Amino acid sequence: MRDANEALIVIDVQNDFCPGGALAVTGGDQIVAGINALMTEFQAVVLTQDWHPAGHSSFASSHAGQSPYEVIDMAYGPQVLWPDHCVQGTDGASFHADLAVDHAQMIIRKGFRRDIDSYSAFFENDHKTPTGLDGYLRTRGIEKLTMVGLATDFCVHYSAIDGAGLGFDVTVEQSLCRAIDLDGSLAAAQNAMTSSGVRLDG
Ligand code: VGL
Ligand code: ZN
Repeated sequence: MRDANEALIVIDVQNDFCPGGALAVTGGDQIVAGINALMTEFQAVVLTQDWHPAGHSSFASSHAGQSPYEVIDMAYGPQVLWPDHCVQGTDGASFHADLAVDHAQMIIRKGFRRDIDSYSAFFENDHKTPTGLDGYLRTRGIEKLTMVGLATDFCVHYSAIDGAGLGFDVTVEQSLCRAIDLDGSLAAAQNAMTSSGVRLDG
């Protein structure tokens, strides 16, 4: 069993990020069994859930003339436009059916404001608006985080960097992550995580 100051953060293991989903990540479903096994080692387990209202501003369909995977400038900076995904209350937003959700004590939802996306489990994409996860972890005495889930180069990447920036000791277990990999985004994310002091395992 891991020490009481360690938490496992399971990022966005949701149907829409698995094969057959709206924003399917190749092999997204292959990590579920390994994540379930790893959960049993941790006393503190947090799940994140991408949770967008219909018509969210990160959806290409919300911008006339734009297509998925194009990048636009939003008030808070550049934003990749995505296919509609993880719409609140839909099956696509639900956790993968085999994920052992009962092991988690906390589910943090993100991306629920129409006008701003949130890749990171800690801050929305303005890098300022907190989700509340920092306070939750600190008040539980957590200092070390292991992150797994989807997608390595977006939500895992930004969560890991923000966690390190907030002073947590962060390890990303890459064998239990899968990437979208748009135009080299996986390699860029790995470099950014390493430079921010995140440990890459697996
Ligand atoms: C994610 C793109 C859009 C992720 C979420 O979980 O990595 N990526 N929304
Ligand atoms: Zn999203």
